[in-house]
Amino acid sequence: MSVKMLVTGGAGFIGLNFVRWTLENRPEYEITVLDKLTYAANGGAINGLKNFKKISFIKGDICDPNVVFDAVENTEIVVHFAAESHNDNSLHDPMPFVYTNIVGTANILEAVRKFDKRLHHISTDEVYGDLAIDSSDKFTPETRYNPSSPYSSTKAGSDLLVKAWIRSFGIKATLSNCSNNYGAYQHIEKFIPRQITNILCGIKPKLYGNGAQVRDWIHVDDHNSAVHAILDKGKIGELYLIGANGECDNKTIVETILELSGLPKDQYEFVSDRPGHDQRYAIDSTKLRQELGWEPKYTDIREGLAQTIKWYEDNAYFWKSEKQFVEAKYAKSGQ
Ligand code: NAD
Ligand code: TDX
Repeated sequence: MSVKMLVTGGAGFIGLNFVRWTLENRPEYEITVLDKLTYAANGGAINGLKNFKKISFIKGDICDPNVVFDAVENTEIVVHFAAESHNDNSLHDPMPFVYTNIVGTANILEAVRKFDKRLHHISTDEVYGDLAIDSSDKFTPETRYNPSSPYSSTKAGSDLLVKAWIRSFGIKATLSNCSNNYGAYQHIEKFIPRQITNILCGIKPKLYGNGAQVRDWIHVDDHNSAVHAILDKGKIGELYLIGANGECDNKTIVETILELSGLPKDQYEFVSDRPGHDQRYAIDSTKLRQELGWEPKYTDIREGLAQTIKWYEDNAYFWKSEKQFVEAKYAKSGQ
């Protein structure tokens, strides 16, 4: 018998990979994607999944309670990926982040409360703020929330709403906070695909500030296998941190991409820094590993980057038409 799963934001980078992975590996799920199809979505790729019979699509906004209530009533599980997700955009225009990430999540919570459905809320390690570059500290589920940007503060707000609905109303929810993802179908405004496609277009990779900031990279398929581990075995009411010990500074990532692309390692340039730039993220995923037995599959960032470079080379249709627009927008901020 099928289990009905509603995936919000299932046309975006991680959601789309989640939907594909689930259709390929977990045939017991019948998926409905609810997505507004913003600039970040891949509507075409969702269409391409229609040969899997167990998928349907609703174009709709999670800020609209009618859309959300109808969709949630007709499902058993909700996996909530939908969000405005790019820090740089949140610094130019924060209000869409407030509406989608906070109001949209509140609508999802009210709907799962009314219809008594299971929810998994997808969040980010950025809710904890940043760590010192030269420390060996890591975020744990006990770390205090201390977000820096409009993006991360609205994600923190959405987490706090989920926690309050768990405690006050006893909704059946879990949360996960993951580190930086990379892989196929990531929008080219984000760091790794921006640099890969810059190189493919003969543009120099751009490093913000001094390039020393550290991110804890995880392959998107590992993020999604962890979400499935939580859906299968996670304890209701709990928060899990997802990370694959992939710490690397931005300069080293750019140098590796250049090298893998057959270019000299110094063919990049420094550009204006991001205001309020978080310095370092690092995840301690002991709880997820010990309690749920999860392990990442991609442990070599170099191999993961090589695979991702090949994907962008082979799938120029996905990004070519947008490249000029994205770069023109960055150029306006000196980035
Ligand atoms: P994305 O920007 O690529 O995709 C977001 C999707 O949500 C898009 O398809 C968009 O159309 C949809 N969406 C946006 N506003 C909507 C609305 N109002 N109603 C319905 N749909 C809407 O984002 P992503 O990188 O795939 O991130 C997905 C989730 O994972 C987010 O919640 C994000 O905070 C979280 N996350 C991302 C990362 C990362 O590295 N990308 C890391 C940790 C957590
Ligand atoms: O051109 C660039 N040059 C550069 O040096 C860009 C686009 C980014 N950067 C730096 C900024 C960050 O230190 O690279 C790092 C990664 O930047 P982003 O890809 O914008 O990611 P980040 O801000 O770390 O947030 C990402 O991970 C956590 C996702 O976008 C979030 O949705 C997620 O929550």
